[in-house]
Amino acid sequence: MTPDLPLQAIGWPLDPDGRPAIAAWRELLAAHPDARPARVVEQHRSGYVVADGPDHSFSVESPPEWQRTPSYKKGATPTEQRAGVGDWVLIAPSIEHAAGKDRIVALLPRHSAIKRGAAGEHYKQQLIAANVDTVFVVCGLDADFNPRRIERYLLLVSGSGAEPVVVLTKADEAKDVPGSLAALIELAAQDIAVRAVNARDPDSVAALNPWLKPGSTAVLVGSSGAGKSTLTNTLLGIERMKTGAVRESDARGRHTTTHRALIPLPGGACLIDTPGMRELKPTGEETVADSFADIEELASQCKFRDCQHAKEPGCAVRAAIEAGKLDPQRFASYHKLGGEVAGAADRLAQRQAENTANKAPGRSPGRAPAKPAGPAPNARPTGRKTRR
Ligand SMILES: Nc1nc2c(ncn2[C@@H]2O[C@H](COP(=O)(O)OP(=O)(O)O)[C@@H](O)[C@H]2O)c(=O)[nH]1
Ligand SMILES: [Mg+2]
Ligand SMILES: [Zn+2]
Repeated sequence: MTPDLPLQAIGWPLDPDGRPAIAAWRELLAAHPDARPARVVEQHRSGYVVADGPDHSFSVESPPEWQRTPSYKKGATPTEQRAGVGDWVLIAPSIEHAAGKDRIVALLPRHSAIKRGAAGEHYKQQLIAANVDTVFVVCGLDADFNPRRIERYLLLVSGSGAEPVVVLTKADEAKDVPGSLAALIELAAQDIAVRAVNARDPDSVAALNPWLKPGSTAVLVGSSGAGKSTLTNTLLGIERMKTGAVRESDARGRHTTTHRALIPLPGGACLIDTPGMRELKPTGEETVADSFADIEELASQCKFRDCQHAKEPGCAVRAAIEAGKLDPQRFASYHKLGGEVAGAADRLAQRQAENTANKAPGRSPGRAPAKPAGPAPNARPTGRKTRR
């Protein structure tokens, strides 16, 4: 396959020989000789908008299996296995639409996926963005500033295959930038970059350039009003995304961004803007140990291997809290998030067990086997993506 410049400009990864860099993609392309690749730039109820270059996007039909069926129904494709913004898909002319509308015929395996647990009775995941290299966790240096929420975002990013970067906006109006940076000192110790910027100022936003190299993809996540769309506009150099003035009373922005969108930047990177998310539930696939490496390291020094860090003698975690070396709120967050991840992991294992039972021949549907099949949902991630 010859290098395809428009596709490359929206993140299509090529190896030095000019072939798609991911082997599974080459296989799928070979299996669908009539189809061509495109990237999902918008997702709507009725279908998708995809692009095959920075200046060419168009709507396509989703496969019938993805349409309408509630994802929890037996045999339905779970939502996180349907394409989302950032995904690469193969498209081919739809047979029903002689008029020329293309249809998605395959979803190419993701090299990274940012997901969260969705609210509701049935276990569900929601894809935030796929095939991203960097996740900008955006937080305003105003009343929005909340280290615990940043920890929660970082937990969701852990094991996704993408690199997290904390972007603190409104540095131009903040009274105590060094104080806020000090509250995030554990992150710096874990090699997570933290940058304070004025999202309206291109010179200040240039601090993010190391993560916006040509061909790379970044997603902006964070509360409504944090400055995600302002960052997008500044990086674009035009007012493409609507931004909202913050309500004085609670420092919350109005919900001006209504859907996720992938936008090619002039510098050659792709940026995904997202609406603010109210609830950030773990999926159960996160690794708390990765997000709280500092606490895990302390715990390894406790006298008892199964120390609960409550009242045990020789507890290194409590000693660090008492010595002022560990923020007790960070420790509380570790506990709380650990419980949430374990709970979600149980629900995920149950769903996997039910699916296995439904698929196994000769088994009555709904009867779950004693042990869930597949890898342990809370297992450490295998094969982190190598950086470009
Ligand atoms: N002074 C200042 N205002 C900002 C900054 N970032 C965002 N804002 C303002 O905060 C409000 C919400 O920003 P917006 O980009 O819509 O937030 P979003 O909901 O995360 O997309 C807008 O009025 C922006 O102009 C910043 O770094 N400095
Ligand atoms: Mg917005
Ligand atoms: Zn302990």
